[in-house]
Amino acid sequence: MWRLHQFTLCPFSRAVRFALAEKGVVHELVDVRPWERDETLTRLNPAAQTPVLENGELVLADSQAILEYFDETVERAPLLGAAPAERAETRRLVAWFRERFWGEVTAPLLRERMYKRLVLRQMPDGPTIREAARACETHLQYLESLLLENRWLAGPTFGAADIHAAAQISVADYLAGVDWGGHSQARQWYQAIKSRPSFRVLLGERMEGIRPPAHYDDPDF
Ligand SMILES: N[C@@H](CCC(=O)N[C@@H](CS)C(=O)NCC(=O)O)C(=O)O
Repeated sequence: MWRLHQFTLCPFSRAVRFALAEKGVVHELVDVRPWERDETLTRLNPAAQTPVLENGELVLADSQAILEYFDETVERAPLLGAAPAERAETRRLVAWFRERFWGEVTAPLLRERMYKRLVLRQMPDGPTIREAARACETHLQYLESLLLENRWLAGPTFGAADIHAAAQISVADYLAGVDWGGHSQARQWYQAIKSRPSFRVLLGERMEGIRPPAHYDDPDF
């Protein structure tokens, strides 16, 4: 049985869980907090980061490496696109959300609204949160422009770009960092994501001590 080492508000873990559910891969969850320098996590992944997926001797780390492993080994629900050009566009957008959205939006929000609250017992820094909200606004505008061209982010079919984007955005949304006003295309895309059973499971979970805004798990927000 696959065991996924993860935590509820880790966007990379969410991306893996979303992909595993789309592919129908049965797994169990092991909750870890990487900031506690958990010994098992460090042994499994020298980067000491979630997510890590293990099954006996086989250990997989890094969300996109895990996702691609299952795209190569499980035929159901292909996630990278059919043609080389679509796969290239998928990988470009996967990197965009894992690096840029994470660095500019999700990571600062997690630090200010989760880590400071649960671990450091400090107040969040207002200017940092406002900067993350501004960056999120720019990313939503970019999403809108992509969705004018295509039904899904990287082309006509749902795939890895949608998975990573939704994983990052859902954590930012949980932490009240997303203003959906004026973004009807992005909102429609996210409504379609929210209605997928594979994603609804994630929206049902809560991080102890932090409550999301009321619209967070509402499919018709
Ligand atoms: N590139 C990695 C990034 C994973 C990552 O940054 N995970 C965060 C939690 S969301 C973490 O474990 N941070 C602890 C650390 O970097 O020390 C992936 O895609 O899986």
